[in-house]
Parts: sequence; C-alpha cells; structure tokens
Amino acid sequence: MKIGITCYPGVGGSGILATELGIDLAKRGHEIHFITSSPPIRLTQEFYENIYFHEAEVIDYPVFKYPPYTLCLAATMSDIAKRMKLDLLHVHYAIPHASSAYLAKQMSRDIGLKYITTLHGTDVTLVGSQPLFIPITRFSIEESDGVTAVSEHLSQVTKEIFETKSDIEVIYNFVDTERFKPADMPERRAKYALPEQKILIHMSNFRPVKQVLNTIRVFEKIRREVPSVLLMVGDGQQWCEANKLAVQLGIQDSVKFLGTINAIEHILPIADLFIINSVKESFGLAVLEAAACGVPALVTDIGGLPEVVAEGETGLIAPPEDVESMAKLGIELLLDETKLNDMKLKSRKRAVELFDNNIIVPQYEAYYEKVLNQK
Ligand code: GMT
Repeated sequence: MKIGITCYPGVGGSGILATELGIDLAKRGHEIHFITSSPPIRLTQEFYENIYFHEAEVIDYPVFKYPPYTLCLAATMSDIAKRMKLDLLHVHYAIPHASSAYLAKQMSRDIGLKYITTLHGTDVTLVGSQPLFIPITRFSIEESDGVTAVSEHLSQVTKEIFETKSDIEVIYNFVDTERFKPADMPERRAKYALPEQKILIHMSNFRPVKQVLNTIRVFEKIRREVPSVLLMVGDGQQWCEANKLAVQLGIQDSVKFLGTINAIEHILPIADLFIINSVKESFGLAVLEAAACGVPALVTDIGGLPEVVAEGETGLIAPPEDVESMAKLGIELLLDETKLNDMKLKSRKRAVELFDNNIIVPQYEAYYEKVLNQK
C-alpha cells in the first residue's frame, strides 16, 4: 500500500508511535509518505527504504494573525495524495489532523482518497473536549473512513464525550522488543548510581498532565527509605519547576535531568523502576517501552495505564495525586528484591506477548485493508 502518515513531529507519544508505525510498515514493504511540518524526531538518525518525507509548509503572511497550519496541511495532503497516488491517509491526533484530512479527501474526490484517524488521548480528553472543539472533532471523527484508539479506555471516553456511534477499533500501541530489550550495562549504570542505589526513571514531555512535581515528591519520600536516584528524561513546560522543587527538597544531587533522548533504549535498561504520576494518560507509551526493557512501573490509576500495567505483576498502581500511597508502594517494592526481579521478568514477558510490533502492526495492516475494501 501507499500510505500518507501525518502526526506532530516533536516529542510526544502520538508522533513517536506514528513514526515507529511508518518505519515498521516500510520494512514490511509498504510505501510510506510522511506529511508533517518537519521531519519526525525518530526518523532522523537512519536511512529507511520506502520512506518519503513531504514538508507541510506553513505559509505565513502579514494579514494572518496566525499561520493557517490546518489549511496548509490539507493542501499538502491532497497534493501528495494525487501526485504519489496514495491509497490512504493515516492521521494521528484528531486536532486538527482529522479536519485537514477531511478537507484533503473532499479535494481529492477524483482519486477516492480515504482517511483513517487514530485517537491518541489529549486530542479527545483535553483539547477535543473543549466546548468549542467538540462539534468539529466529532465531525472529523465521524467523517473518517476508519477510527482507531490506542486503548479501550480512550475508545470509551471518546464515545462518551462526542456521543458518537462511530465504530472505534482499539489497536494498542506497540514496541519493537528487539530494539527495546533488557541489557546489562554496568558501566553506564555506574555513571548514574552507586551499586547499592536503585535507579528510578521518568520520561515524558513534562506537560501539566504528567504531574512531574508529584514524581519528584514521591521520589523524595522513597529516597528517605531506599538508597536511590531518579533520572528525569524529557523536557517541557514544567521542567524548571521540577528542577526547582528538587533543589527545594534538598535532593538535587539525586535527581538527574537528562533532557530529551531519542534513543532511549540505551538508557531504559539500567533502571529498576519507571515512575509516572499522570492525571490523564490514554496509554502510556513510555511505560511500555520501559517494560520491554524489563523495567516495571509505578503508575497512577487513570486512563489506559491499567491496560498496559498488570497490577502486582508488571507494576503497581496508586490513586492519582496521592503522593503518600505511591511512595509507600514504591518503597515496599524496591525493598523486596525477589518481587522486584520477578516484576522485571514479567514486564518484559508481557511486552513481548501482548504489545510487540509484530503483533500490533499487522492489526493496522488488516484495518487498512478493511477500510480500503469497504464502500
Ligand atoms: O502525553 C502527551 O502529552 C503526548 C500525547 C501525544 O499525543 O503525543 O500522548 C498521547 O498519545 C500517546 C501515544 O498513543 C499515549 O501513549 C499517551 O498516553 C497519550 N497521552 C495522554 O493521553 C495524556
């Protein structure tokens, strides 16, 4: 198939997933055309056959108060679809990508262009549920030739918020478990922690929904009982506050901010526990990537996280915004070496058995076929 993929190219689960999907589909012989505002971050390092990139150039002009991204994208999608003879557009993140795809479809009636929208989370739970956006998001979803969501939870929430009767196919996020795998890296581990210290890791875009301040607070409590360090991977809105809080709590030497790391498979395996305090999370791709590296997770009981983490088996789940409870769970686990090691093995096993790219990507291929064959 010839597939156009649109996503946000920067750091964020939806863009990462869309890029990994494109790479995997290309390896399976499909011709992939990324149509994005800049090259997606995970596409930058290597050479991939069957992958093409088309910049959706956003034209600015003094009369525009805001550059018209949605229109520029729609125009590029339609142009590329016609010139490259695409079978399908697959857009990630409904706003505004599904609306742009709708426009592109209308402009490309002569070639019968179809589009699939994959809902990722905040496009539904935060932005899309703003009263102004509900009707246009509902419209763009309902006009899609196919809709997928990355968890059962997100599918259900979408139906509730938009009161839509559209069929939503749940296709879980995936991870390449050949690339993301446990690895013994004693030298790298020694750079960050003493032998007796445990390593906790957090990875996100530091947006308010991630509640990174609570992650620092939980860690401060854990550190009182368990010799440990916290690696904070990523960057974003609350980075400065998180940094300041670590200083205020007097734990700055134990909290190491590593910034955004593209090849995170080179750091995840040194961790003992992944931690995330989100108040919204439709899936939690970073939790899955950690699990594939044999790292269990301490997560909040929200959204799709309980679908990714098997409670008591591959991680522990605490009520959201309950720093005390999460710290208690973390301390108990980190002090119980047998349980922790068991969870590490089970995390890897679950990632391989349920969320491997070779299991999930064929689900997308089958869905594409279904959509292309329906009238
Ligand atoms: O979480 C973010 O802020 C990024 C966001 C995105 O759209 O890039 O992530 C969403 O999509 C990811 C990939 O499907 C999911 O793993 C995340 O859980 C989801 N984030 C939220 O729902 C908050």
